[in-house]
Amino acid sequence: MRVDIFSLFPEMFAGPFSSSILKRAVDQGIVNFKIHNIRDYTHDKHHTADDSAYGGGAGMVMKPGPVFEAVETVQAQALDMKDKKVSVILLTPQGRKLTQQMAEDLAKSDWLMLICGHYEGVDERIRQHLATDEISIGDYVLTGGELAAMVIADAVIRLLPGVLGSGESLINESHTGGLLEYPQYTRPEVFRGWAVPEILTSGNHGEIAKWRRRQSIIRTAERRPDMLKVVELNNKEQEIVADLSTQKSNEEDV
Ligand code: 6GU
Repeated sequence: MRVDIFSLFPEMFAGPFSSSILKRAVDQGIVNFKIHNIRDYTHDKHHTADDSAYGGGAGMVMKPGPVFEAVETVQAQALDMKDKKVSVILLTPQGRKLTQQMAEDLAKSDWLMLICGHYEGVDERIRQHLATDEISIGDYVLTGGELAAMVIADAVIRLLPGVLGSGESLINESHTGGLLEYPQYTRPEVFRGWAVPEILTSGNHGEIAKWRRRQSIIRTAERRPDMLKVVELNNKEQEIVADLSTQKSNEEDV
């Protein structure tokens, strides 16, 4: 996958892509990153990338010219990407909120272009005529789209075939399959007097799988009841959820 990131603060990207799993993905040639400084596509002496808003008001707006020129220059140079599936994503708090499903869909792209919004906003024509999608990473405001671009790149790249090693499985993790992950334990068996649930040391893999599924359901019901509305549970599993809510209302009655 090719990933091009357009930013006014390219130096912010030095960390995440030079360590751990993302670095390995780059080293193995699974992903090809390029970070572009939008300011390089300005033509005035002061390299102006923003301007005041038409209609007045406080705050600056990112100019359309440098952003269009940056994206179009990179597109024109990428001869090998001519008929590839490209997503041009504007990072903005007004975008669709990122989900695991969206990350899985983006992982099918051949080419991601991520445009980091800044200042009070970006000229509307960037949304209308350049971006194919707008994404937010949650209901809070960041100083710019850079951290959001890193979050999206991380969530997408770890899904690409070959990026995760055998010890870093995509199976059974939170949000895949619509439930949160079950509790995990490692050695020692007793830590400061707190023992690992007995079932996990029993060696009975069938019972362990059942316990984990049940714990996933309980945990999701307690922490993210909204997620349970969309996940498919069998009758027995629905009973677990029902029992939990009776328990809860009994406790509230006490
Ligand atoms: Cl994509 N940008 C900014 N500035 N703030 C955000 C965001 C993006 N997603 C959540 N908050």
